[in-house]
Amino acid sequence: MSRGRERVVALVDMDCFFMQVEQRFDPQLRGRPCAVVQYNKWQGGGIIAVSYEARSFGVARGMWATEARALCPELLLARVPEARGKADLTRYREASAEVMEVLSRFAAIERASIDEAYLDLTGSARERLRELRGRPLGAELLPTTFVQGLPGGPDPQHAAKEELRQRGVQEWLASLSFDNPDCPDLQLTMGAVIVEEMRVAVEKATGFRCSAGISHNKMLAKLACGLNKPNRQTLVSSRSVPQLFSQMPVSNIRNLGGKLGAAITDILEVEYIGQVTQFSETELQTHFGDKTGSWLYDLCRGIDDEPVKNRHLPQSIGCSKNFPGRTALATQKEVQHWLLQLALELESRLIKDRSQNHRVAKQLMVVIRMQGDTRLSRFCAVTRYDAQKIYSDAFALIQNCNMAGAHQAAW
Ligand code: DCP
Ligand code: CA
Ligand code: CA
Repeated sequence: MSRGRERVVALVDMDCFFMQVEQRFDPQLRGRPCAVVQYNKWQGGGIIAVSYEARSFGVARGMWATEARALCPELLLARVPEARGKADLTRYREASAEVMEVLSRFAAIERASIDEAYLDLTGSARERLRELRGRPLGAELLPTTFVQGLPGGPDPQHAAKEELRQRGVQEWLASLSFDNPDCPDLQLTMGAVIVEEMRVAVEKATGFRCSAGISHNKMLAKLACGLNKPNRQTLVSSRSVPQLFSQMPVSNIRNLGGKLGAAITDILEVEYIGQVTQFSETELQTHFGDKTGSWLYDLCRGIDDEPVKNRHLPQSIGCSKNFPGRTALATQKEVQHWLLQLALELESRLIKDRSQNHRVAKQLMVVIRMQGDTRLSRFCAVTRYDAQKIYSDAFALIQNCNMAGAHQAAW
């Protein structure tokens, strides 16, 4: 088997997640253009999740509610609950845990964020293929699967998306030889069948819909997942990679959305990830260092060896609040007030986590963002789950960051 095609990896990502949570809470929002906003004092609140019905009007995350209403007058809004003067995400975290619970029935999961998880389905796919004993798989087992790159040939002008999807699946299945259970493409196909079942189970148990990507590694699975959202899944085979990568912006690739991606496009003067294949491994190492260079050499060929970890829980418990523009905190009293509010939230979530997950936090990290977007972080040990103690430790850590001087009333 050629390198990089040994595994079957899936990424499941919930569609407009916070929005679906609100739609389950208030069924009147279902099937309507709607959005979730945080706070409402300024411009009706900032939008953090958008239903697909509203997206077709151009409504997007990051807009103010007033801007969105201008694009879509019938837009309905749901508000993030608040506690202690800040957004309270408990409702979404609990919904996330419901989803992760269902996914865990199928394989070990790596929780990647509040609404997505990776699964290594290699073992399950192999087992199911053994049970199949060479019988072919039918298209009815892949009712929401797109096969990336198929159907081949020029796009017919008036074909509906669903019709193209079906033709793609048919072409794909016709190309497989079912007598070789070690065939990577066959294993991916069985992975896709399992993911179809998983997504049905998630919707049945939680009412939430999701999309998924099925491929040989985490990078390709993540990319695949976004190709046919919402409520659909996409299989990316290794043979579809060159075509897919030839027009895929570098920044769309997992881990290349930030500074590294920008450095790649600048230094190599490329736009698409596929263009990086023109460079030798040594050239890439010269520009980006030995480790990153080699990693990139593989990555632009669709190869990524990062294992799917077995991690069900978030690694850290964090809470934060932004004070943009003129709301920036200006006195020591204000800083103390909000630190205490954050500490209170932390205390309650830590206590809940300890009893639910039988673990204790070791380290407290305090991050502050100052004017000009400068960030600064400090650490200390967590000794007790006590808001007053967390608050005073946190304040001690950042006290000397006060531009007005550590003992000034001003901040
Ligand atoms: N979220 C947020 N602020 C951000 C990004 C995300 O509050 N800057 C929250 C709201 C989202 C949820 O996290 O509903 C999941 O984020 P996604 O990026 O996966 O986006 P959605 O699930 O909303 O939409 P999509 O269907 O495109 O995945
Ligand atoms: Ca999502
Ligand atoms: Ca996500």
